[in-house]
Amino acid sequence: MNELAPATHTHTSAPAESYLDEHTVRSWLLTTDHKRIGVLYLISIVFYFLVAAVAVGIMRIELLHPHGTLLLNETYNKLFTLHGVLMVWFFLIPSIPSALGNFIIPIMIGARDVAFPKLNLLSWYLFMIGGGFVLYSIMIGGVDTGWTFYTPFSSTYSNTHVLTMVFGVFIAGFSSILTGLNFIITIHKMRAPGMRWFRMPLFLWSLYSTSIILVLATPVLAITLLLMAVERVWGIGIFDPRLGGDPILFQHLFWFYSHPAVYIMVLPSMGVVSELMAAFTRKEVFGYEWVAGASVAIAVVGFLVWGHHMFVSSQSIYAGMVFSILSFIVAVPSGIKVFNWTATLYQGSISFETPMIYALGFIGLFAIGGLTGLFLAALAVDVHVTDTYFVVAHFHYIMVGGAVMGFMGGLHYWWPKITGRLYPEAFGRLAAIVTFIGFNFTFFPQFVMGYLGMPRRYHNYAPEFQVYHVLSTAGASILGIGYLLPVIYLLWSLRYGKKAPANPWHATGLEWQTTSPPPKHNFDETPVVTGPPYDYTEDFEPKPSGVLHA
Ligand code: HEM
Ligand SMILES: [Cu+2]
Repeated sequence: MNELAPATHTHTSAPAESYLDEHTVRSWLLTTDHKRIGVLYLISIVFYFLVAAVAVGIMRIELLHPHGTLLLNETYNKLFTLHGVLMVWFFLIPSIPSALGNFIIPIMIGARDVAFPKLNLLSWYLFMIGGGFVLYSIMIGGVDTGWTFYTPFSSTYSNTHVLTMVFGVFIAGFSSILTGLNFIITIHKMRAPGMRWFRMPLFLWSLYSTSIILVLATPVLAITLLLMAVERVWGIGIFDPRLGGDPILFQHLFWFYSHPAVYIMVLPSMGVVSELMAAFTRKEVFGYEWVAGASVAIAVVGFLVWGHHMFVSSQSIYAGMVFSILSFIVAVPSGIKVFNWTATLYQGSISFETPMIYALGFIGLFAIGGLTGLFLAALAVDVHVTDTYFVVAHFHYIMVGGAVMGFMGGLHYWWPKITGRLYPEAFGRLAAIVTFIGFNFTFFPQFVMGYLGMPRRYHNYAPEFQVYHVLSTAGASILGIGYLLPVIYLLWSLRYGKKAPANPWHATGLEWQTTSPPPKHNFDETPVVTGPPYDYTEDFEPKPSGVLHA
């Protein structure tokens, strides 16, 4: 290779310039390449994650002692608000769809880009502007309402910077909506010849379902936040009973968005897990059509259960009963998925690479999160544990144990494709296992203390809960190490990692048919799909041409 002529490619395996080849800042900030936009999102969400993690780290230190004096009451409230807002809207919701999805979807369907590349870039800018407002609201003093912004406290009584933060979330919402629209149209219109609906990899089904929720639910959040701002600015009574409004109306609107939103957070992870189950058992996902259909079913039925967040809000007992039953029904499609993944493992030739360890961790933790969701959906049990740490544990098992494990699995799986480098496998496995242990250490004690009556969002508490809080804080330190390790070795691999082959996992899927990292236009020739998505039957080697199955 001629070292003096860096612009010429001497190796024949790279058919075109890689999407990473241009290095100017301008080329990144004005890019319309879905892959670069995916990378921009990846960097941004990791940044927000780290800020949110520092906030919760300080909280966990405060909670080591029943009468902790590290923080003022108001500071504690501001920290959990910041933590929730950043984790939900600026990390979890965009994590898999906007970062990994942006990168993978077009390649997985054999397209050159998403349907609207400029709109895609606009989504990222809106996301960053929204995040800017949230961070600005912290710098000028913070917000103390909690991420749920319950009225009338948020609309009337809180004298913190509610409007600034809510405006940030409002703007980020538009980013979600545009991304959802872009994905729906991309998946409808731009699939490679031969990729029929039931030949789509399950990751695409899950992101398609997620996009439906993004488009249909997010506007409701935008309107809700707008109404709250109207009340706060002009004192028009919408939610505050003193002004003739109805505070429960806010809860209905908020949860009509936010329950579906929890599926925005977990459906993409389920999609990742389906990919990983196939690749690391060398088998077709058991009951492929059922898993695909379950994604859509979750997206649809998820809109009907919001009232389970309001069992103690004084809604009628009959409404409560209906929401309780519907919540049990929405658990069925999730159950189908867990069952089918497990069945996929049966007689598979399983290999425990890092992504697979994360995927197995997902299944275990998601199962605990989902089953405790059923406890909460049972009206009478919920009355006992509402607003306790039991709820905190439940949603962290789903959102951190489930969604984040899926994200980490997907990140490792596609890392060679995204960066062209392999990460160190031994460190990867270590981090996955440390994360799993740290996670359970952190959140399992919270089920117990919640059941015993420890309320959420309190920083002073009765001494009998201390032992659980100390366990939880110790676990959080282990979990922190579990998350920090990948940050270090993934960055390390960018420079020192081995060069990745096109298909390091010998997996099916069109994304593995192009080079790592992919050329600007993904494929030189449009690939043609002639078979089902997970065909590991004959031989495990990748096919040489851009054809999924010969
Ligand atoms: C699949 C992904 C799921 C996610 C991401 C999720 C997430 C959440 C979150 C964030 C909360 C707390 C809201 C707050 O701040 O007050 C919550 C509470 C709740 N979840 Fe889930 N959940 C999921 C599944 C389920 C399922 C399947 C059920 C029932 C079958 C369920 C039932 C409940 C109930 C009843 C509450 C309210 C408890 C209370 O406030 O007393 N969840 N969930
Ligand atoms: Cu819910």
